Amino acid sequence: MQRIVVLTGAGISQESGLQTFRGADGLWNHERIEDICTPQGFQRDPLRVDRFYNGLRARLPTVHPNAAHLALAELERAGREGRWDGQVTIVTQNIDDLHERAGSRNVIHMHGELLRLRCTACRATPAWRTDCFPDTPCPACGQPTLRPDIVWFGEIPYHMEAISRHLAACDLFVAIGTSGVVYPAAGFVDSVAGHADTMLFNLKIPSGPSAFDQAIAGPATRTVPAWTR
Ligand code: BJW
Repeated sequence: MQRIVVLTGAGISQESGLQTFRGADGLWNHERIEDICTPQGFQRDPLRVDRFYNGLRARLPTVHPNAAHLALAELERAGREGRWDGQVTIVTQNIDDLHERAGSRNVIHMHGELLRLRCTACRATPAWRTDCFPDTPCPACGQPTLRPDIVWFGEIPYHMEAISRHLAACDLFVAIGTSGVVYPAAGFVDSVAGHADTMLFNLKIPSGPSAFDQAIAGPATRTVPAWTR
């Protein structure tokens, strides 16, 4: 049985029409990271942070999973149905829901989900609704303590124990469409050295030494289906 961990980043959703963070037309060319992606930014101006994420939420129904999301879902399905002796776990840094909409079931959202809120009082994670505003009471405990269910800088990403277990047990680690600058995800490739093969898929592969065994350049909608086929 082959165990594959796939780490995905904003680049896999770029061809679906969602902006990456750090590209030429990246989300952060228009916002200061510390205003949006830190707990301090949210404390200072929750309305501004909500406006930013509401903009992203409004985009979601207008975009669709692309060939790369679909190829990963089909690989997972082939394992589940016994057509291939393997298992795929997707660890995504993305807060969109395109892996799920493509049909993937083993998806771990390490940086949270755009369509959920989190209560800082009782830790419930209710679904986001269009009529939510910063003082909306938590449906579980009634306190006005809801925030976006997103992991900001300085916070501990979700499901780290499960992710570590999957990384320790995998034979192949694949990173798709991530710049590899944000930790702890950026360190996953080093953590599997010695027991797993490693592959990188990115639009551009930097020249020079790489932590990956194999690096494949090109748009994910072309390179990922060519690999899983
Ligand atoms: C394509 C493509 C196509 C485009 N096909 N490819 C100093 C040193 C080391 C670490 C730190 C440090 N100072 C602080 C830290 C820690 C910090 C960190 O890493 N900072 C760095 C910036 C230096 N990390 C944290 O704070 C994290 N927490 C933490 O470390 O806690 C400690 C701890 C960990 C574990 C156990 C115990 C304790 C939390 C990080 C939270 C990140 N949150 C964000 C924001 C959420 C969403 C939002 O607000 O909108 O998550 S940041 C942002 O970056 C987002 C992303 O998930 C994340 C990664 O970005 P990603 O996905 O890689 O996107 P891009 O845009 O960077 O890259 C896209 C790539 O796709 C590019 O390479 C393109 O080429 C490619 N591409 N089109 C293929 N068609």
